[in-house]
Amino acid sequence: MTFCRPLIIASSVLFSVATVQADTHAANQNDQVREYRAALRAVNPEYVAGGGRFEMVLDGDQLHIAMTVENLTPQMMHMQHLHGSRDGMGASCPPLSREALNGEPVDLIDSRRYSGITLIPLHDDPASLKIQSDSYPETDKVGGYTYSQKVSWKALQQAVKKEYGLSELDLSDLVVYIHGVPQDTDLPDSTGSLDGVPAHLTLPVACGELEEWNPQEGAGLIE
Ligand SMILES: [Cu+2]
Repeated sequence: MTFCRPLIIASSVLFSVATVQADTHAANQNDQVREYRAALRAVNPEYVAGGGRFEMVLDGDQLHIAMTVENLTPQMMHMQHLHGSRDGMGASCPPLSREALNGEPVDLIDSRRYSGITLIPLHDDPASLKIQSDSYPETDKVGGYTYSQKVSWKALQQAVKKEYGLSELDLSDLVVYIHGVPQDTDLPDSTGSLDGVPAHLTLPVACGELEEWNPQEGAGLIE
């Protein structure tokens, strides 16, 4: 029996999303199923104006992560992660206004001010917490991809506790980031990155703040 049922939802802004929903077999234990969603918006729209939808469903030990993005750089691997505060405080996406940053792009170092640190990589083995990987998703010819991954919640919690000392991982405190602009992007020399990693690979292009979504309230980010 499959727990996750991918759906395609066409939204008013002309993009679709691979989403996940609790199967009917979970109906009698609905209070245990938690769902989190985020709308991904461009961080540095002067370079890449991508966006998308992100969703996680937590049912028992299974965490199903799904996302759909578009308008990123075509045919390029994109690092993507859940970022958050190490001390368990909330995190947010950078402000859209460039004024706060003196007109400079929001680089990885700036992002820490608002969103904490890189916590969980969204590739083929998130619970490994390995940030360096070649298994991040790659965009298609028109700059889109879908990502879907199932993770053991227990394994992820244990890994996060061991690696970051975070004993209470609250998914609604996290933000989703996608990174990467074309190699030939003319970035200011001051653009920060990780040691030894070119700035065009780590420049944030999309961000979304996770919110717990309550179907009973009928108001989700995905409408
Ligand atoms: Cu990241």
